[in-house]
Amino acid sequence: MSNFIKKIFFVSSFILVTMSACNPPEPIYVLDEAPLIPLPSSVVTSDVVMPLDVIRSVRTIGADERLNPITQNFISFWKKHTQQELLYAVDATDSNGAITFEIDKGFSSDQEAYKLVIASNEITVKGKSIEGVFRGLKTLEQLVVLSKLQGESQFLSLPGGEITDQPTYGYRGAMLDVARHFFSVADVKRYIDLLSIYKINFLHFHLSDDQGWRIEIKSWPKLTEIGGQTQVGGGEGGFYTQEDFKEIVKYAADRFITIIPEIDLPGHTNAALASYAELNCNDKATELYTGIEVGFSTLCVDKEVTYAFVDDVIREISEMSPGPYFHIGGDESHVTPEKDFNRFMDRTLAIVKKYNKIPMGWYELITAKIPEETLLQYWAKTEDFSKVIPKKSKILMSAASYNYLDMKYDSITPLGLSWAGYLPLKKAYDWDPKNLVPNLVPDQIIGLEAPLWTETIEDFDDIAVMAFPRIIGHAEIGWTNASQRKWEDYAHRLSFHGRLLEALEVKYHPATEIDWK
Ligand code: TNX
Repeated sequence: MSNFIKKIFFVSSFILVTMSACNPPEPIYVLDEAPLIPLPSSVVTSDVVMPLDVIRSVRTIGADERLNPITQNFISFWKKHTQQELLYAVDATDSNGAITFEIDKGFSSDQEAYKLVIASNEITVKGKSIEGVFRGLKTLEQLVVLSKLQGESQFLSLPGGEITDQPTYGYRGAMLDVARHFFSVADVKRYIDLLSIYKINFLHFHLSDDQGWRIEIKSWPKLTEIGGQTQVGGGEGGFYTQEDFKEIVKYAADRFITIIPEIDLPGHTNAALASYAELNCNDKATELYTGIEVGFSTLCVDKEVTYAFVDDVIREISEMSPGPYFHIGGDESHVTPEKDFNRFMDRTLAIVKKYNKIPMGWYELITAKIPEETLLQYWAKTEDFSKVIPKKSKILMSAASYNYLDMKYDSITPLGLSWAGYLPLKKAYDWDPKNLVPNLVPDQIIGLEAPLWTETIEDFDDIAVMAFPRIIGHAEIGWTNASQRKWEDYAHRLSFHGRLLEALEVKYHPATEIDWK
């Protein structure tokens, strides 16, 4: 059906509804023109309009223990945006006036696939799993918020139709460096909330570095008592207690985001070396470090105590991390000779296995004897692409010149670094993880991740202005099929998301590449 005919349908049905209701709803766009990000796989517009106030309840079909927190969060969302209190009618049989969350195991082979149907008097969100239902709810929430922010009227309505959707990549990640600067539990939760709007499903937590150790380890308490007490620039730093960490893991899980802990080894370890003299080859604790150099520290690979330390740290953190991966760093160990690095990694990889985690590391790990399931995170500059020797390992794309949120947007960006070049929005969006690095087999690539290193990032506003909107583009690369993605179309849809971010008081970068609405 042409857009023109669709619009006639749409407008005529709108007139019918308008005539029958005293408070006419005002539809803002037809469903297949909604500025959704990520762009769904398929959107079919129907000729109905659904006034939001027909919805009175949530009902669920299929059981899952995670339905409850998700439903409660959705009911709060609905209250906030429509002023209406939804009833949670678990076993109700009547779908009229309800939003139905339906788990249907036979629906799809993809955990995250969903179908969202908006009819004149009901909404259905169906998935193979609760995770799929959740991704569909995020699409529905964007429709509500985008309509509300653009509409003149206080009476909201949604355009009718069907969205069938599934992700391209199973790994769509963000990384936050809490070591160079520390960020509170509240800041991390706020970041998680924003990431979940755009269907990001992994948050990699860079928990230790030269400038700070940020996670309580009960068997090595000085790591945080000493190593957690400063940060870049000499500020007071901080750390997460194990209770804090568990709270973050749970908060993320309720939003279908898996936390991946990283302890960077054997380099980037000055905070640990300053906390425990015995981890140093010369038995002398180093000074705490608050600068931004890299590549000067290393654990002492010849000492047994080093492996007792690594074992305790990996064990305590793994026990609190339900996700499949444990990230052992491995980058920029410039003062660890390669044969020592490889020996250290052989033992460390065995420890990761002992605690039932899949090892993950920066791509420098490739020199060690890595098990086939190891996930290598590719971060180099474009000039270094040829240095990567493809093995069979799985690869996560975090190319500095495309993914690094700490790279400046342009020459006048106040925050950030520029060693991998400037990263404006179009460059961050307009590429394909499958053909960025020559010689990689496309099936090796499991997704992409946008790291935010925080040498220059001090508070939540700094995080926000560097991450948004670039990470929204990364989220779409991860979700939407490459053949459906076009920069001009994306830039148009993104232009509506400035208001969405403003409504959430997120300080985003108002790039001049976008004609913001
Ligand atoms: C390189 S990327 C690093 C980090 C820095 C970052 C700054 C990587 C694995 N290591 O230690 O923070 O550059 O952009």
